[in-house]
Amino acid sequence: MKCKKCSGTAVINMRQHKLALCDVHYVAWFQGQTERFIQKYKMFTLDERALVAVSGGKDSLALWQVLLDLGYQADGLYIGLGIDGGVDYSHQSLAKIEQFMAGRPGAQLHVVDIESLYGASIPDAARLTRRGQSKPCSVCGLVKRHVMNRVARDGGYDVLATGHNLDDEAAVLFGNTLHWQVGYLARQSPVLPASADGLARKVKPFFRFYERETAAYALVQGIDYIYDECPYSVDASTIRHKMVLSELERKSPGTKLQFYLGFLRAREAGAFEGLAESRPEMRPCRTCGQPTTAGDWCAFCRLWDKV
Ligand code: Q46
Ligand code: ZN
Ligand code: ZN
Repeated sequence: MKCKKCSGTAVINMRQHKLALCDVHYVAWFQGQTERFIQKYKMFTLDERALVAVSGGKDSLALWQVLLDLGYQADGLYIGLGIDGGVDYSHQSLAKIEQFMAGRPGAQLHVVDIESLYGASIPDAARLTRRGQSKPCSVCGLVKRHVMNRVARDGGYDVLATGHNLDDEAAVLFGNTLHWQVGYLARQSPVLPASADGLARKVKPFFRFYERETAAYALVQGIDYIYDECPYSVDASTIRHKMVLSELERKSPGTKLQFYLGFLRAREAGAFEGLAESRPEMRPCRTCGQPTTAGDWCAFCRLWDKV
């Protein structure tokens, strides 16, 4: 395969775009596309400050790198969950981030270690409160949302960015469609505006990249990332949905992209309007001050009270 721009050896062939590129032109293409989507979907501007949730995986580190290279004000946030899973997952992921930062002097990282701050790791908190039984994901999601919002608010960030890619978004969309979860469909979007009551704007600048494209970018750029997924991430239904979509993609390149973009067009045309359940009024939590729909004491503070 030859690069379409310079006839050098291609490192990637994107069948859905009928485009093969060498390493140099791939990096330029990837950066240009990211910039284009940030602007097209009005995610944030150069004057705004972005907080990037970094896990040590390829997507989040690639996102941080691209944003810095494009000149955005992007700081990182790492949340230490205290997960071992037989692969020393949390320590290994932080080590990858530190290694990344060593090559990017000036990059700022916030580290929030859950166990030292609140007294228990995520798996322990899940066990102690019996929330989520064998899987700590519900506790983990609650804690991550709270910490991201708090750091964004306290640090004066305008926007929270995550590294979700097209494969992730298409699989979620597929699940929501299979079960006709119209409330979720109405809210699924690459940009969630800030709420008046203090929740930060959330954006997914990589939502149009296939997973293999973010992986190729990380590889070409020499980003060393953690290959292991979180040991609890083996969610059977998401994996099944990803497999089905990948099979369709193999037979018909571009299927995932069309599926997701078609949904966005329908959404923008108002197809899901009025279907999102109206959210109960938010009030500030009496302990931490973050907006909550759970009365005057938020789920996060109640969780740690039980632990
Ligand atoms: S929720 Fe569950 Fe993730 Fe937390 S415990 Fe791991 S898999 S990291 S996206
Ligand atoms: Zn080239
Ligand atoms: Zn609270």
